[in-house]
Amino acid sequence: MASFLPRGPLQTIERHILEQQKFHPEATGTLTGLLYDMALAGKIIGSHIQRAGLAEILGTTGEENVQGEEVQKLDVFAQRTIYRLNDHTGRLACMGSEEEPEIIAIPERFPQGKYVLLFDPLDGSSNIDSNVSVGTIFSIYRRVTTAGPGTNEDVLQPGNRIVASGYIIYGSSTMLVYSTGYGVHGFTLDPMIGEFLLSHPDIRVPEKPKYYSVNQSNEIHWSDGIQRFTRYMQGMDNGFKGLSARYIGSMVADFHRNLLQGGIFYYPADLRDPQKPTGKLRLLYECAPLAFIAENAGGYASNGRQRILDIQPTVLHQRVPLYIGNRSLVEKAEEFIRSYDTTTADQSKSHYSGSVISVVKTRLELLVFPGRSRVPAP
Ligand code: FDP
Repeated sequence: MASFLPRGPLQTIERHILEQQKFHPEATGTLTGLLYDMALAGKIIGSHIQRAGLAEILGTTGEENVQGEEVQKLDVFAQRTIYRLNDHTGRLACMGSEEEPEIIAIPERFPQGKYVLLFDPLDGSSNIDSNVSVGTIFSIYRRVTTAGPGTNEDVLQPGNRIVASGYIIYGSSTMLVYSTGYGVHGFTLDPMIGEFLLSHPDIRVPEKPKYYSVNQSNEIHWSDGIQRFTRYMQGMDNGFKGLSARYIGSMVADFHRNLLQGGIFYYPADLRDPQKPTGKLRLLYECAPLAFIAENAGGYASNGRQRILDIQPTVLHQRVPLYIGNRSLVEKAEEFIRSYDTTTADQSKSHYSGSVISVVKTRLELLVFPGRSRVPAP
């Protein structure tokens, strides 16, 4: 296998992180070390994923995680890798993982540090057995308590206090994308030399969006505003020709594609289960870290009514609806929700039956008046 080493100056992730440190005059190098260890976690997890078929490590453990989902063997491996790289360094006060019900304490025998690390060790893991791209998402906050072991207060911080966030995507190549608030930078792992090399400096969401990404099979469970916004995305509205649909069902992969190509990814509130009316995705482990990346690349993320980064979390595994990507599209979604959803995005049961009627009505209109504009813009 040939190394893809590009012409011109080479920049390793280590050098890049060190150079970013100059934007933070107060920096001690602790954050730099933490970020570098996340890159190392990405290499270890990525190499394990590549050998997954051979090593008989695909499939489930037979257990359920805190979300009631089946735990995949690779989820467990990724979780342990990140924990073991970070439990003893003296950089962290505690950690939080999508796979763990409570915050993860730093063992007493190790020093307690000033940062908090939150992560989703392997997002999109229901796709692992089909060889679809999956990813690791992480975010780093400063602790708010002053000493001793980290507490829930340290973890339950709004995304606008994120110090750094990023993701590693295990796809046709392994890439790490991160931001410390000074641009968004992407690195591709050269498997021949085992280094992440800068391949996508200063990523900006393209002004002209290409794709909308949503699991449209859930449409009858959405509120009127979201259904109408989706028809707008499909071009069933005067003045906007619509976008092409792309949905992998693996959030990191869907987000990454839209970050590079332009578009919107959304996972609205779903009224199928009245007990879980707030959407599927987790604020702390998925939405806030990617919102930080999106905004630093010129995009925007919202729950349909509020900026994701301004939401004050109340519980560790809080779920929120998510609209993320080009600012103009996310703001358009907010506009539809404001105009057509009179209560909150997570509506009452009575609205739910209204949603089904609305879908059927639109489908009938399509049959009777093909070609007619059906969605009045808000
Ligand atoms: P998964 O359940 O496979 O871990 O966060 C969960 C997530 O994947 C996201 O990565 C993905 O975007 C979404 O769920 C897919 O959900 P649907 O199957 O409901 O579309």
